[in-house]
Order: sequence, then C-alpha cells, then structure tokens
Amino acid sequence: MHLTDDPYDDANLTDPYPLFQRMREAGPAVWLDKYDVPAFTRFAEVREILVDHETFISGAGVGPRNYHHQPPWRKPGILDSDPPMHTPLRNAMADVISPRNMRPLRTGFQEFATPLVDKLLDLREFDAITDLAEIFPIRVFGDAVGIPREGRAENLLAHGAMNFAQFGPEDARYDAYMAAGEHTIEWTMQNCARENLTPGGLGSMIWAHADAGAIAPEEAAVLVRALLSAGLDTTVIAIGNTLGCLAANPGQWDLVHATPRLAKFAIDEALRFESPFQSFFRTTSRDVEIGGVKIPEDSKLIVFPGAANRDVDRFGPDADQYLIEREAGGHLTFGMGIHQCVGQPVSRLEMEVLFGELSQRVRSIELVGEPVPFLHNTLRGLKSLPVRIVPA
Ligand code: OVM
Repeated sequence: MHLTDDPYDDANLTDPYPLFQRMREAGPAVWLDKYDVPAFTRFAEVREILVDHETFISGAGVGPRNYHHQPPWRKPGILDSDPPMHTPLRNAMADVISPRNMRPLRTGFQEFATPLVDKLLDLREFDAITDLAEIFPIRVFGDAVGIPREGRAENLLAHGAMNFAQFGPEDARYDAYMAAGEHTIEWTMQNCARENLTPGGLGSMIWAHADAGAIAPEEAAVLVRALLSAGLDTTVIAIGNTLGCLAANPGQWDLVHATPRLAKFAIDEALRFESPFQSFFRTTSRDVEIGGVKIPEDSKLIVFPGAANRDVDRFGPDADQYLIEREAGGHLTFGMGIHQCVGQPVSRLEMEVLFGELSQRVRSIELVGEPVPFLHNTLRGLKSLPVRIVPA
C-alpha cells in the first residue's frame, strides 16, 4: 500500500493520530512514497521489528542515514550499535542505572520537588512546560549525572533536540534543530570528561567502568554523552505530556488526587497515549519479509511506536482515550528488546517523585490557554501549557 502523506509535515506532527490510524488500517506495512521507505505502525510488527535486533539492526544508524554508505553525524554509541560492540556499553549503563543506584537519588529529587510545588502553589497560574516540566529534570537529572548547574538550561535541551533530529528526515526542520544545537556540543562534551564530573554521580560511575577495563575511555565519554542527550528532553516532554493529559482530563486527575498511588499509572498511560518518542529507523541485515512486504538487505525502514501505542488490536477500542486505569504497561514508548531504554528507572523515579508531590497537594489542574505543540520530527511534546492549579 503506497501513501503520499508526509508524517513529518507540520499538520501531521501537530496531530499525527488521524494519519497513524489510516496507516494502521492500510496494512501491516505501508510504503511512504515521499521517503521511499516502508513504515510500520501496528503494535505487532513494531514489536516484532524491535525484538529482532539481528535482522533489524541499529549499527547503520537509527535515522534515514545509512552508515554503510554515508558517514555518521558523530561517533556512534550505545544507540547506534549492534552486538558485540553494543553489549559492554549496555552492561555498563545498566549497572550504573541499577535499582541499587536509584534509591539514593530519591531524596535529592524530593528535596527539589517540595519547594518547587510550594512555589507553583503560590503562583497558581503558570506555564506547566517552562515553569515545571523543564525546571525539574534540568535540576535533578543534572545533579544525578554530576554536571555543573551553570549552563544546563542554555545547553541541554537544545542539545537533545539536535541529537533527536538525527532520527528523522534531514529536512528544513532538521536543519533548524541542528543549527540551534551547534553551540551546545562543546559544553556537553566538556562535561562528559572524567575530570569535570562530580564524584559519586552517574557520569562518574560510567567512568569507573572504563577504569575497570570493561569499556574504553572514549566509550565512557560517549556513554555520558548518551545519558545527557537522551535522558533530559525525553523526561521533560514526558512530564509535560502527562500534565497536558491530566489538565485535559480532569476526571483522571480526580482519580490521582483521591488515590496518589495511581500517579504511576497516570504517567504510564501518558507515556502510551502521547509517546515522547514517536518514530525512528532500523536497517535490514538480510532479505526479509514482514507484514507482507519483501525488504531487501541493507534497506531502511521506519517504526512508529507513537502509532503502535494507539493500536486498537492491542489496547482496545478506547485506545484513543487517556484512561489511567487501563493496562498501559505494554506500550512501546521505551522500545523493546536489547535497545529498550536503559535509563527509564531514572526517568520514572523523577516522574514518580514529582507527580507524587503534586497528587497530594494539588486539588485540580485547569487549562487556562491553548497548549502550544513542540514540533520535532522525532519527539512529541508541548512548548507551552498554560495552567491554573488549585491547592488541596
Ligand atoms: C544517544 C542516545 C543514546 C541512547 C538513547 C537515545 C533514545 C540517544 O547517544 O544520542 O535516544
């Protein structure tokens, strides 16, 4: 089935779901003529592709650029590699972001969440993106990794947006994020160096694996870079999207407020419903047939977790509704298989602490203006979310 639609144009990025539905209904695989590449939007095939990392490789890049024929934008790392290169990188990162290392972080996260919510309750009306969703991870995640406080706000979000632009087409929007992020590369790489990372932080723990000989020093720097470029924008957007969902669905906030342990489910359902991470590419390592299409070796294909998460065959006829009491746990927002997000315990801890605090102290969250979408080829989030909160 051929489609001439462009999932990356302004209208479809603003509201991708009608197109995603047409793509899912058109078949298990659709051919996007504009990009000359097969695309997968159904839950079953997206999952199948992600778990079969031997057929659908990452080592040729997870954007449209095929590293077998074009140079990578920068030194490949944990994201754009396959075993055996990927394995020690993944093991080091998994060891650093282990439950044992998460527990001590909770206190610092909570110590920042309490006064932040005090301040927001004083303000009553504020922008939930710039005054909350961005502020919290920039502080607590930056501290957890162990980078200087100064320079974070100016560098990290623009760096992430540039990085994630690599996972989509190299169009005018891509050029804009590349240009806007260029000035952040030096600051970011500087803070990946061992001597600039706070002892005891996650960044420094990555370097300990280089000291132990498990990974090379250059690999340690690239792993810290991965942490900084993958861990921040995604969490900011996830917090913003969760707030957006809850502001638009006051009945769902009532449930969270009445039963704060439901905050976890409100977060997971928001991750499913508005995936911060919408799409990326894989490359075939052999001739393969999937979803009724034959794909030759060394071809690119696009997967859309953001569409798979709305598949009625997996999530039921109400997949297009934000319902925190559903079983959202199987969503593909963090991927699946050997590349499944290794950082999710940090991101989830940040969100659980923040929404735990909000759920107890905030009676309601009301929209007081039109949310403004953040248009990006890979990420889906909000640039502005004007809200009013009422204290409990
Ligand atoms: C990177 C990177 C690493 C892991 C994940 C990711 C989800 C990006 O090195 O840029 O995005």
